[in-house]
Amino acid sequence: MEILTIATQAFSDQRPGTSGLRKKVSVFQAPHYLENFVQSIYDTRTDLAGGTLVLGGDGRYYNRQAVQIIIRMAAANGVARIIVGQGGLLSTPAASGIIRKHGTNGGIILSASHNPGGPDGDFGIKFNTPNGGPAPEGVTEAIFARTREITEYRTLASKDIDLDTIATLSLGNTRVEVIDPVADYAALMEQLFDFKRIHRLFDSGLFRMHFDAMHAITGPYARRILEEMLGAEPGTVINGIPSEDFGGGHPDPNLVHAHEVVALTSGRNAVDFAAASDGDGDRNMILGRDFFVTPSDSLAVMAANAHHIKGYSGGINGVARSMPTSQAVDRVAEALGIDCFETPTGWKFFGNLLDAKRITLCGEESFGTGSDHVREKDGLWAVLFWLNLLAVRKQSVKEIVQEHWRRFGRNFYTRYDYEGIDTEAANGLMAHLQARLPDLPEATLDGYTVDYADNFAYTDPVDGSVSKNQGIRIGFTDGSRIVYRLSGTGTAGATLRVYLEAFEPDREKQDQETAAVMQPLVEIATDMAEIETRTGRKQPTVIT
Ligand code: VG1
Ligand code: CO
Repeated sequence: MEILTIATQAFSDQRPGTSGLRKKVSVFQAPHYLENFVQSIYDTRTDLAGGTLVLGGDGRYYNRQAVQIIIRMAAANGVARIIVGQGGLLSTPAASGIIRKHGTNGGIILSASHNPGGPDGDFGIKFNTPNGGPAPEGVTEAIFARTREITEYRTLASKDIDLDTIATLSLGNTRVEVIDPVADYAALMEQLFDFKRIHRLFDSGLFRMHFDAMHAITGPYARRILEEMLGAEPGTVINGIPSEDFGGGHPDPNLVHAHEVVALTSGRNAVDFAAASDGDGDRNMILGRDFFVTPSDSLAVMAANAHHIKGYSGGINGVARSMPTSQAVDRVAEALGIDCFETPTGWKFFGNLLDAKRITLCGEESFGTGSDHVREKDGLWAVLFWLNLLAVRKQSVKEIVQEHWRRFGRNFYTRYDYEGIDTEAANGLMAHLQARLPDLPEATLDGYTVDYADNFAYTDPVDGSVSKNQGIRIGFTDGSRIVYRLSGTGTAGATLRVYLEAFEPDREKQDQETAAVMQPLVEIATDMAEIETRTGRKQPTVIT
């Protein structure tokens, strides 16, 4: 088959952010845009020639076309074998698992995660290394450097291949295996969790749940695992058919965007347990009856209860959380006598710690939890962890979390997002905060005394690499914190995230409403950053 060499011009804006390169669909559709980035991957990851590539995406608009382009270019660049999910689909955690299980040279995942999809929505692409994890900064910077100098790319003169039938095909000298996207993942989950016990919980008829796939990738995974393998009632999974624009919605599993499933957890007919996942299946939201588990608490509860779960019964090596995530898990680590690491935002920073077996569980406040079973956060895994725990402890979600607070104290937590603000205003606000840092330690703000104030920098304990400028953090002497950072996943303007945390050791005060407890810190945080005058926003776009 004829290999075509196409002349191209470099784009200047292909630097990957927190999780890959994300842009509007129309940007990716522009001539050569996707191709340049993909060729830069093949050029920098030279072992892909003659090697194996895993490929799949979350099914959003442009997924199908992009998969075909990437396959043709892989063949033209000498990739020997491509493993692609049927229909071009793979959830992010499933892709990570497949990259690891089949000893491949890495994978390309197409997703803009929780960002809306459709012709006017977002698209994204990222490369994962052979450990299954998102490429670390050294790799993304090398790919970016290549995108700045690229002058041509290679592709094949060939038609689209059939992605909808499970089969092994050949394209030139490349073998293309179209696989069931769910099978390997489901088998992995069965190793980690006690499926029989969870099945009995559903069989008892005393327990009901709903899972909201938000019209995104986890639909097929959740139906197979929850309804077919574990015996949950048909209909347990709602919005389970993936659509290219996520049913017009915003596939972000939080109290705002996943309100449909939240509503099913209250009232007379309330279910005992509910959950949701995001566009690419790596996030999770956990709910009990009339009860929301913050992602930070979820991680802490998992760490404290891991010994109840088959796959972790031998104990956990250590834990890690991203810097803005609440310090709830730190207290558990202390009690267990294990290490707790604080990393910058983004799953790529957990990879080395997991590979070196320094940690077993890790998580982020942004509805992400995971373990050493893959190298991505994993939405359904978290749901199964909770289901297994509920089956073992025979308590409600609320009882489990409240008991946790009584034992370890409660870290109240909230996040304010100001989306789509002017980029210059956002940069000015961060510079203003940076300038205030030296004067803050020991200052008293509305009765709170500042313990430390800095711009978070991280030195990877495994390879010594340093990542600077990862967010402004201000810690108070009572354990509460305010953190500011700018998002690295948006595609329009800037998004300011303000993360707030307050520690409450007093059992009598642990059941208060979060909003009331956080109000004083909200006021300090918004005043200190001059949010209203600098961004023109009185209120955040989303509070989680
Ligand atoms: C956000 C979250 C971060 C998460 C990232 C990717 O990044 O805050 O915790 O790792 O999204 O998640 P940012 O830079 O916008 O704050 V996903 O589900 O998009 O793969
Ligand atoms: Co995601």
